[in-house]
Amino acid sequence: MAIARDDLDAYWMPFTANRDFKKEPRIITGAKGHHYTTESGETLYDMFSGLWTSGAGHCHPKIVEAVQTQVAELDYALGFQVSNDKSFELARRVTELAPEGFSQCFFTNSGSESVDTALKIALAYHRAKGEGTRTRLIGRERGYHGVNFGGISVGGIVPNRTAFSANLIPGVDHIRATMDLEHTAFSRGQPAWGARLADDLERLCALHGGANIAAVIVEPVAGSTGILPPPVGYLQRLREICDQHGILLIFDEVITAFGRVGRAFAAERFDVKPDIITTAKGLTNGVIPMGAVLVQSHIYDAFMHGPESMVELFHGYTYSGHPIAAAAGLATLDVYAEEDSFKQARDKEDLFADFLHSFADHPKVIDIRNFGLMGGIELAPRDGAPGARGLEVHKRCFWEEKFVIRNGLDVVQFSPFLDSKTEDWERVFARLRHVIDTVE
Ligand code: PXG
Ligand code: PLP
Repeated sequence: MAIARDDLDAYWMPFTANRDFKKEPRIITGAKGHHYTTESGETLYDMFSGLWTSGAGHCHPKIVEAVQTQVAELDYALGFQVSNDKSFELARRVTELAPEGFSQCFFTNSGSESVDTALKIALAYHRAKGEGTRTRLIGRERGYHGVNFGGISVGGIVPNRTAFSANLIPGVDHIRATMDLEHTAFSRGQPAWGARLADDLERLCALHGGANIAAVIVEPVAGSTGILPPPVGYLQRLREICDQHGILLIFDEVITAFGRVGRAFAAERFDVKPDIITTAKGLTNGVIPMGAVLVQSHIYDAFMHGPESMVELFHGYTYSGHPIAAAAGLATLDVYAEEDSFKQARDKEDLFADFLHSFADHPKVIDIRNFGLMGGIELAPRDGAPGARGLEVHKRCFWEEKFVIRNGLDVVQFSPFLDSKTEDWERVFARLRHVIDTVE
C-alpha cells in the first residue's frame, strides 16, 4: 500500500538522512525470495539480503509457517525464572552448529544487545574467577559493534562515537584497523600483508599490564566499515597474544555467522577459536529480531558456583529467548540444513570475487575487498564531497536499475543471498558498470 506523503514525518528513521529520504522515499511493501516490491508496485532485486540478515531469501515458506504456527500456540511467556520450550531447543541447536567447545548460548534481541551482553559476561567472568583486576576492554579502530554504550565504546566508527565521546565507558583502548591501501589494495580475499598489526595488542598489554585486560573484541571480517577481511595469520596472532595474557577473545559474528563466509561461523572458516561469539541477523534469517551470545564451557562453568538458589548473572532482556523468535530460529536452521545453504555460499564465492574484481581496472575504483559473500567496491571520492558518489550510485541502482545495494560513504557493498543465481549477478554487475561509468 502506498503511504501518504503526510505520513512520513512521524518516523525518525535509524541511520538515515531523514530530510533527504523524505523528499524521495524508498519504501518497500513486500518481498518474496530474492526480490522486493515497492509501494508503486515495482520489483527490485535485493543484492544485500535485507541488511546482511536474510541469506535464505525473503518470506521463506518454512520460516513463515513456523512463525504463524508459533504465534497461535504460545505468543509469549516470561523468561526470568520460567521459560518456554522453543528457547531451549534453539540453544541446543545453535551450540551443536558452533565450533566444538561452545556449550551455552544467551539470547538477546539484536546484535547491539549481543555485544553489550558479551562484554558484560567477559567482565563478570574474570570477577567470578577472582581476577577482578581484569577490567579493561580492547576494540579495534573502524570496528562496528552496534550502537549501545558498550558497543560504541569498543567500536571504532568515528561518527557513531563523536557526540557521546565524553560518556563512553571507561577503560577501553583500540588496536589499529587492518586496512592500509598502500599494502592491501585490490587483495582478493585475505590480504597477504598485515598479520603484524595484531602485535598492536602486545603494545597495549605492555602499557596496561596484560593482567588488567578482560577481553578483546573484533569482527573476524569487518563488515559495516566497508568490508575488511583479516590479513593472513592476523586472527591466529590475536589468539596467541590473548592466550599468553589470559585475555578473552570475542568474535563479533553478527554479520559473519550463519553462512555469510561459507561456513556456520567465521571462527570455523578461519580455524581460530574465540572464547565468546556474538550473533544476530542470520540466526532467524531476519524474520524476527533475535541475537545469541555463544560461550565456551569454561565461561559458563565459572559462573556456576555459590548457592544454587542465586541468580548467577544479573543480566537479561524481557524478550530473551522469545518463543516466536526461537521458532523462527529453529525453522531457519532447518532451512540452512535442508538447502545446504552454507555450502551453496561457499561454492559461489569465487564467482562472486570474479565479478567484483572485474572492476579493478575501472578509473573510478580505488580498491576492491571481498571475503565469502561479502564484497565492497571503493570508489574514488568526489573532491570535497566524500560519500556523495557512493550515495548516488546506490540511488541510481534503486531507481533506474531496480536493485538494492548499500553504500557506506564511497564503498558500494554487496551481501548476496546464500543461494544466489549466476544470471542475477550477471545483470546486477553489468548494470552497476554502466552506473559507475556514467556517475559524475
Ligand atoms: N556487530 C556487528 C559486527 C554488526 O555488523 C551489530 C553488531 C549490531 O547489530 P544490530 O542488530 O543491533 O544492528 C552489527 C550490525 C551496514 C549495517 O550498513 C550493519 C549493521 C547494522 C546496520 C547496518 O553494514 N550491522
Ligand atoms: N525500562 C523499564 C522501565 C523497564 O521496566 C524495562 C524492563 O522491564 C526495561 C527498560 C528494559 O526492557 P527490556 O527488558 O525489553 O530490554
